[in-house]
Amino acid sequence: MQRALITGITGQDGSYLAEFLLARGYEVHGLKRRSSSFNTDRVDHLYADPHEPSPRFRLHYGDLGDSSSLAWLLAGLAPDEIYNLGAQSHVKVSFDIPEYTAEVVGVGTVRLLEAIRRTGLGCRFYQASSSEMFGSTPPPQSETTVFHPRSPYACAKVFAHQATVNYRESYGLHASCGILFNHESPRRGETFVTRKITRAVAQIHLGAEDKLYLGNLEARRDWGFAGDYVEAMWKMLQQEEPGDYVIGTGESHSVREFVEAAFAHAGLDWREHVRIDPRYYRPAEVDDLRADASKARTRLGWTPRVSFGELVKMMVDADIAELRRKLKGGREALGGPLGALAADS
Ligand code: NAP
Ligand code: G4F
Repeated sequence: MQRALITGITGQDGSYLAEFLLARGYEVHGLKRRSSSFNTDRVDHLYADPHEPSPRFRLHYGDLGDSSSLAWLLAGLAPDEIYNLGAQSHVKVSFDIPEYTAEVVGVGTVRLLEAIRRTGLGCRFYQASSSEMFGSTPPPQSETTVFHPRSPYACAKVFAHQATVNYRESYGLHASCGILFNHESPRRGETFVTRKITRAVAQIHLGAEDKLYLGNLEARRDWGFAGDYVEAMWKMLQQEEPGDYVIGTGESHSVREFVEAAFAHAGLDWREHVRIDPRYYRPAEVDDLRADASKARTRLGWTPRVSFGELVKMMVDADIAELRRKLKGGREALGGPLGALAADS
């Protein structure tokens, strides 16, 4: 049985990847950081009683900021594959906490690579690189496009990406980087723009809210479905030779287009509800991301399945269904003044 370790297993991608690997017969281990409240919502349905003789899903406390916990975990588990998805992944927040972002995203990756090297594990390694690394370089962006990062998050991702390439070249590690463009789902964090929009649409549609405040509506992103993208991560590690791959749909849409589509799907006119609040602007913006994923198509045989329109509808429908459930259970279940809409991101 193949054994995988996933950092960031409690996040959006970690949860889809864990499901994907379990369905392929893997034993899946995840790094979970300590939190004062439960942070395992996205993987609770995968929970296996640790008292069972050989549970195929296990979580372990650890942190990308803590080298010894990483080394100890690697030595004890000896995984065949490691997927490094853990990160402070919010671009806007990285301007507020740049040092911490660099510590977890950048140095955290080196901690993991160094633990692999020093324990002498012959495992395969996946690094979650990001299209944010291209920053202001115009589209389409491919594996050979120059990086021009525009945020502390993107700078840290460039460092982690180059460190992964360097460990591959220096020590012969089977280490691959997936340069993933934005990918979303009903499990997307509530303060990323797509989910912020679809949650607001649900609240407005059900009469629980009237306004949505956003920043730059003109930024363009190549949005795909997270469930499709975790398959590409796995495919990279099944290749005989490691390498770097751009993963995206090849189509870009503006935030405004996402807003229009989401409101229209719920029968609403977005102009009546959306307002601009400059506090959501970023000190430096990434204007236009669109993937040239031809290498992944040719070498991995990977193509996305869910279209932009289907993604928008999937997310709006899921948020309406979730809010309906919560409203049925009482407004207090919403957790204060409509949760993430009040958040600063
Ligand atoms: P996410 O939902 O924000 O999940 C991030 C995960 O990292 C969570 O499990 C989080 O734990 C964990 N984490 C945060 N700080 C940590 C630390 N100090 N030590 C260990 N774990 C820590 O992100 P995602 O959307 O799934 O993205 C997965 C990865 O792909 C990230 O590295 C992200 O930067 C990268 N990426 C994402 C996209 C995208 O569009 N989604 C595109 C390109 C690259 P908690 O649950 O406790 O917070
Ligand atoms: O949804 P976002 O916050 O995602 P962003 O910055 O593109 O980063 C995401 O994708 C990256 C891959 O390219 C990942 F590496 C990263 O971890 C993360 O998953 O913002 C998308 C766009 C931006 O241009 C932003 O300025 O939406 C614009 N936007 C407009 N109003 C807003 C808002 N973004 C947020 N979060 N909140 C707003 O109110």
